[in-house]
Amino acid sequence: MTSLLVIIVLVLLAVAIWQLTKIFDLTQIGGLSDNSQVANDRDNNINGYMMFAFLVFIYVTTIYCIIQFGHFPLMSNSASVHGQDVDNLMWISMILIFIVQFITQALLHYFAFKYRGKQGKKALYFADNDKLEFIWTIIPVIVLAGLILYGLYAWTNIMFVDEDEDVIVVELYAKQFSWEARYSGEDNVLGKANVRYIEGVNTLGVDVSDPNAQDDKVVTELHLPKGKKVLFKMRSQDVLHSAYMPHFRAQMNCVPGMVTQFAFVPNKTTAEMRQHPDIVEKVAHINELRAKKSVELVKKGEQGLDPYNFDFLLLCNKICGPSHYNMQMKIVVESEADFKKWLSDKPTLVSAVKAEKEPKAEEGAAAPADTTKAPVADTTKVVAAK
Ligand SMILES: [Cu+2]
Repeated sequence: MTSLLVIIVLVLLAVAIWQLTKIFDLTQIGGLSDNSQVANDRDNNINGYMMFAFLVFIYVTTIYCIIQFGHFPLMSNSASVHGQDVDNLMWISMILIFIVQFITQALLHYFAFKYRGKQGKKALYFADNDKLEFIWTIIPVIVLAGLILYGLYAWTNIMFVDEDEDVIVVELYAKQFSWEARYSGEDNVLGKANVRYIEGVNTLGVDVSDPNAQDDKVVTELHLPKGKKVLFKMRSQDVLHSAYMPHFRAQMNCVPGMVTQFAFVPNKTTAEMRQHPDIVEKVAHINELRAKKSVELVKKGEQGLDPYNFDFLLLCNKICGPSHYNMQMKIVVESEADFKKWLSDKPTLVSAVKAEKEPKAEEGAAAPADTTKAPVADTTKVVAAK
C-alpha cells in the first residue's frame, strides 16, 4: 500500500514539473531564446560535450566497480587441478572484453562528438565500404574463433574421463531442498536405484537386492581425498537442480530421469585452503561483520553469532523452489588416509535398511491385536453416527 502511494506521489510530482516547465516556456515568448524545434549549433555542442561526459561516466564506473567489487569473482586459488584452465579462460575473456570496451566506447563517443551537427555542414552519404566492413568483420572472427577453440579444447579436457582410470565413483543426489551423497564402495560400482524403492532410510531409492549396492554408503557430508580423481554421477528426485562446487570450478545440472556426470581432482585440502591468504582475509572480514552483529543481538537479549570458519560447499545453482538458497552440503577435502578412515567408519546402506526393519518386525508381532481392534472401533462410531 505504501509503495502504491509513493508511486502515485512520484507520478503527480512528475506531472507538476512538466506543467511548470510548459508555463515557463510560455513566459519566454517574445524573448531572445530560439524557440525552434530544429537543433541549432548551441544544442549540437551541448550534445557533443555530453557524449564526452557520458564516456567519463562509463570509465569511472568501470574502474570503481573493479576496485570495489573486483575481489568477489573466483578467478584464482581454485581447489581442483582443472580449475586453473577455467580460471585462465575467465581471465582471457575478461581482459579481452575490457580492452574492446575501452577502445570501442572511446571511438563511439569521440566520433559522435567530432561529427556533431554544424550549421551548413552536410553528411556524406555512401552505401558501403568493402575495406571497412572487411576489417570490422575479420577482427572479431579471428578473436572469437581463437576464444571458442581454446574454450572447446579446455572443455573436452575437463569432461574427458578415462573409464580404466583409478577413480572414486560418488553419486550426488539432489532433492528439494537437500543433497545426499552415495559412495560406491569397494567394487566402485553404484547399485541400481529407482524412485519407487524410496522408503525409510533408503532415501535415495537404492535397489538393496542389487549385488552392486551391497557396499554402497549414503552420507550427508561429502568427503574427498586430495589428489584422487572423483567421478560424480548426478541424479535428481524431483525438479531440475544443479550441483555447483564453486571452489573446484565444477557445475553440472541434476536432471530428473537421467544421470549426468562431472569429474575432478581436488588439489587442496580444507586445512590448506583455510591457510590461503585470500581465504584468511575473507574469513577475517566475515567474522568482523559477525562480531558487530553479535553485539547488536546481545544488546537485544538474543544469542550472539558463532565465528565462521571456511568450508568447501556443494550448492544448488538452479532456482528449484522456496528453500533453494539453503540447499547445500559441506565438503571436506582431506588426505587419502583420513578419507579412507572416515569412509570405513560409515555403515553400508544395506545394513542401515536391515537395522531399520528389525525393530519394526518386533512391533509387527505385537501389533495384530491392536490393528484388528481399530477398524471395529471405527465402524461402531459410524453406526452410532447414523
Ligand atoms: Cu535445487
